[in-house]
Amino acid sequence: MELVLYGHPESGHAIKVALALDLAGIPYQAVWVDIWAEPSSRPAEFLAASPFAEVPLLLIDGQPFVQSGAILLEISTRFGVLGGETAKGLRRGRELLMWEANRIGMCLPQLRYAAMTGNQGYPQGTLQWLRHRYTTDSASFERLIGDHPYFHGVSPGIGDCAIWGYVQFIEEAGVQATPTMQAWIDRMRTLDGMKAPVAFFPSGQ
Ligand SMILES: N[C@@H](CCC(=O)N[C@@H](CS)C(=O)NCC(=O)O)C(=O)O
Repeated sequence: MELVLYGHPESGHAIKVALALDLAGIPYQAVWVDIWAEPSSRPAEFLAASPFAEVPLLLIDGQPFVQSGAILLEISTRFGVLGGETAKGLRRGRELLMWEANRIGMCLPQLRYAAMTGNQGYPQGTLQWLRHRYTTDSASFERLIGDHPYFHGVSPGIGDCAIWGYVQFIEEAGVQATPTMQAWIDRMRTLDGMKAPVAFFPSGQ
């Protein structure tokens, strides 16, 4: 089976998938795509398979998979890993993925992008609204992880990979990690398979 993952080190969405493959020990070829360049300049095979010209795009034996959460579910169910080993683990993964996409994976990338661009293009009040959402999301983070080391319990699953996507960039988003969140970040960084963003998608590869 041949897996090819298109991504970029600035894309938390792409890193979610790269991390899942590395944690599960599934070999893949990483292909760097310039997400800041004009979309039409991206590789032809990428444009043909990614409907919005977005990363991540995962090709499994040439079959395209898009949308980070959907790709994580594909990996988890197809290979029986990261929660996909049991019905309960998969249900937990689905719930975490939906929460991440609607909540913490919405406000953090927006806050980070606003900080990167000097808040340009964000109407007045937007950042206040996003920070307010983050206050709620960080409290939900605490409730979801509870006393467990990972969101899936004693070992990480697709939910941890999804939440890692943008929580790893929390300082760039200009908000503070809670102590529980910081402990989880520190724990995640020690995992076999964890890498710095540029190591997941080395530029020009
Ligand atoms: N909902 C998508 C979001 C993907 C996304 O926003 N990708 C961004 C990078 S983080 C991208 O490829 N941007 C390039 C562009 O829009 O031209 C997912 O979860 O995969």
